[in-house]
Amino acid sequence: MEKILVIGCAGQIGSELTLELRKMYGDANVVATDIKPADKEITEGGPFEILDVLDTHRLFGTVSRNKITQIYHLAAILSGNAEKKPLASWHINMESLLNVLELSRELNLNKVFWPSSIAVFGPTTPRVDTPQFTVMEPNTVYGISKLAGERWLEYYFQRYGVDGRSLRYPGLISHKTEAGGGTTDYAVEIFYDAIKEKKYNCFLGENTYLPMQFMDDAIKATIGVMEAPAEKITVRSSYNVAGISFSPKEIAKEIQKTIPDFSISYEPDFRQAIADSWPKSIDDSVAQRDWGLKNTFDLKRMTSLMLQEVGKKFN
Ligand code: NAD
Ligand code: AKB
Repeated sequence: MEKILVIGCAGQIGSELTLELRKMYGDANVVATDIKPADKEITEGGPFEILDVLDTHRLFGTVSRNKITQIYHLAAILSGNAEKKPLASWHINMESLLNVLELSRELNLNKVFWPSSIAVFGPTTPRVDTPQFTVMEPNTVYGISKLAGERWLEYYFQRYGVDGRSLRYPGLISHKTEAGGGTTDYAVEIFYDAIKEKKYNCFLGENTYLPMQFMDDAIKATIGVMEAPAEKITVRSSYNVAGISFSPKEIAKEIQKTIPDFSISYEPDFRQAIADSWPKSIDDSVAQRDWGLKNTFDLKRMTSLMLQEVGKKFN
């Protein structure tokens, strides 16, 4: 029986992935951890510990004590916040991954999941249908840390046989937990403001296309890559994931179909330059071929579900 450790369980992804993993592996077999408290559903639904992933000693202790066999390492500082504190963010993003990889090697864990991002691409990357293998010259501290992380993941696989698996998530859209300081956060915030205020002031320009994905599809993809037989995993850095590409203007139009008096204004800030350095759309055919990646939510279906679920929070 696998015993799973989730690091960063209180975040946008962790708050949903932890519950899904508990459904699959049993509540007692998924140990949820974060540096901060998590929702009651997580802390009362199974084992939960406060853990700083940078505390190597405690991390080893938690893994050994709980006889952990797999780690999902989700703790990181996202693109927008990382630009405010570049060195501290580099430290957290890199040291945490190296801690997890080193521990996986020493304790011979079965598998590790660590997410990368579309942020690994930069201004010199082809921006439309960005291929799996292409020019990668990120110019954000977050992107640099994700690209370096991908290289470490592949290194630990080739050198020590650590079975690390990874996805280059696009911007993730969800209603359970708000987004954690990234450039794609507008596509979550817009639903809260649409419901509460019927207007939204967007920090990206109206025609800024970015790849996005609804959380349900991201969770399925995460479990898909982790459950795939090792011989199917031909990419040991990280797999492209396309999701759906749209602009602020297009999502606003989709929201107006349900809330006709919703209005959007645009006031691009420092995150515009980050968005402009990222792909507009992604080619994920390698992940489709290797382990059957699928995207099921389009803009229409995602918008309708987000309005319904965010609406429930305020009714
Ligand atoms: P988030 O910011 O919502 O959650 C991260 C969690 O990590 C938080 O709960 C935070 O408290 C925790 N954390 C931070 N420092 C920690 C530490 N030292 N020790 C333990 N926990 C710590 O982020 P998220 O959106 O859930 O993203 C999770 C992962 O997925 C990150 O690696 C991120 O780069 C990646 N990713 C996310 C997206 C997205 O759109 N959400 C897209 C691409 C990649
Ligand atoms: C961010 O905007 O930083 C994240 C990401 C795409 O990695 N959502």
